[in-house]
Amino acid sequence: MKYFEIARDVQNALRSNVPVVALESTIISHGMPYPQNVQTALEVENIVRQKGCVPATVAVIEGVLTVGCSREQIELLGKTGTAVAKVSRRDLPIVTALRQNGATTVAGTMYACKLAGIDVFATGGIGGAHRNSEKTMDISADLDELARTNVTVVCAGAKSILDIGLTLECLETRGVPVVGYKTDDMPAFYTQKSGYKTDCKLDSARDVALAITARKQLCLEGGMLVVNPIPEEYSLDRDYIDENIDKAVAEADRLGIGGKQLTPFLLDKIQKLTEGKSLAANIQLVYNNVRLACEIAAQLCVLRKEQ
Ligand code: PSU
Ligand code: MN
Repeated sequence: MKYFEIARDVQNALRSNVPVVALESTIISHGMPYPQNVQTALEVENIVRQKGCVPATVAVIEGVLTVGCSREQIELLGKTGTAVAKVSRRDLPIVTALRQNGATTVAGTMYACKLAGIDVFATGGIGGAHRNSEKTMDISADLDELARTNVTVVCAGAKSILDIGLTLECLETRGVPVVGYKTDDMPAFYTQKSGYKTDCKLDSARDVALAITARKQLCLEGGMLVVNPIPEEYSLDRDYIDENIDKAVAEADRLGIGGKQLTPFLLDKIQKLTEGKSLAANIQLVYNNVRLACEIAAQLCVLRKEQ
């Protein structure tokens, strides 16, 4: 029985030291509405190709953990939306065994990257420690995956649906470097700053690639989180977005929503409350992260040639 597959173009790129950038699929099925989700996912792949890299969107397709989904597969995930399984590490054996379709989270996608040998992965936001997680223990498996799987994840920081301070503490405990790209202020997804500090600031894709290489050579298990602020022109007003996030969190509390439904519920609620403003920002920050991920992946290929 086949449970894992790497698309031919991705295989060829990996073999010939052409940069590959992995992309997750929960953002398509659970993170954005149709049809913007499909349009964004396809545009992301275009951007990666324009940058001279090969995109590898990851998902479970009829039970096969697939690295490098086709256009049709991306459309299927986007149209099916939240009816498709949200697949984190723990869900992988079940969804593959039952030959189901599933959209991989950051954790699920990182694991697939490890199997495929992909170093860099771009997304919008990662999961983290939710507000009140000191009581509920609702801390995303993304953080533990970052602790154990050597893949670099480029994101726009953590949203304030999460407790950003606690999320950073969890990452520190787990030994995960949080690298601010040209910033030492942890970005808060829709805004460039959160007021919390990153561990360090690196100012070029080459420096990030050097840190990834050093981490590997020192046999430090686990990944790295590169946080890339949303471009100023697309960022939202902090009070405006915080107000709407608070409303969404209160609604989730009132309805008793928890577990794997919580993050998709909050994202959907915020998109509705902001009448698409948050979605527009979300799309732009993903493009921005994808461009940076391509530059880092390209620098890693250069370093590999130099060795
Ligand atoms: N944050 C976003 N958009 C997303 C997600 C998080 O802004 O689409 C998705 C990612 O796939 C992430 C997952 O890995 O939610 C985290 O879910 P949870 O909090 O249940 O671990
Ligand atoms: Mn959770």
